[in-house]
Amino acid sequence: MNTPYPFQFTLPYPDLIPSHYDHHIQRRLSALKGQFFDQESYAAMLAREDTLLYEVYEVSRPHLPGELLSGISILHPGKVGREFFMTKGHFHAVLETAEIYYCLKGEGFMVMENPQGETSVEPLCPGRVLYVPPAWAHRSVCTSRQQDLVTFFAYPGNAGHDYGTIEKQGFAKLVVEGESGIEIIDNPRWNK
Ligand code: PAN
Ligand code: ZN
Repeated sequence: MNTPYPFQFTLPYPDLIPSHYDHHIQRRLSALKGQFFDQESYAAMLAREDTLLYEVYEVSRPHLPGELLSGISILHPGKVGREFFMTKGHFHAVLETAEIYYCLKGEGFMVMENPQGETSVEPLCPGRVLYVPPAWAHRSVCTSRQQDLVTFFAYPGNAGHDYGTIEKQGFAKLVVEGESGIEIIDNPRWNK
């Protein structure tokens, strides 16, 4: 991993799993305790099975400011009640660090907010590049009915992750299936 030399990897279709990676992280329903607004549906679903929500293939580098960590995030389709499957979401531990996402497959949104309480929900579809500015928490949401949402990401090696803030307060906006399609609504349980 600690090579001082340039290196390459490929993202082979159709699965887009990097030809080289250092970590494969799997996050299941139990890892998102308290995040889905319909807690009854969450508990019922979890009682049936601890469903796999998403996977991350990470190409690691030393955790230094001059380095870039990159990889692929694969978010599976599904819903808890009316709310689409989503990542835990986080601020970066070094708040002033940005991130680039490039969507390769599927449909969805990036839900974002900053410590000033500003929010932004940006659509993701193949070919779209999304810039997450420094200090914006980010969570991806898969709204495809059958397809995974697959994104490539890259962020500074020293960024780190602060999951605790979002675990406590949630995100201000939710992405749900409404009467007439996908809706972005205020989170009734948002407790900033
Ligand atoms: C991404 C995310 C990835 C999984 O690599 O870590 O999409 O989301 P959670 O980390 O919120 O579970 C990233 O934003 N890294 O900083
Ligand atoms: Zn991030």
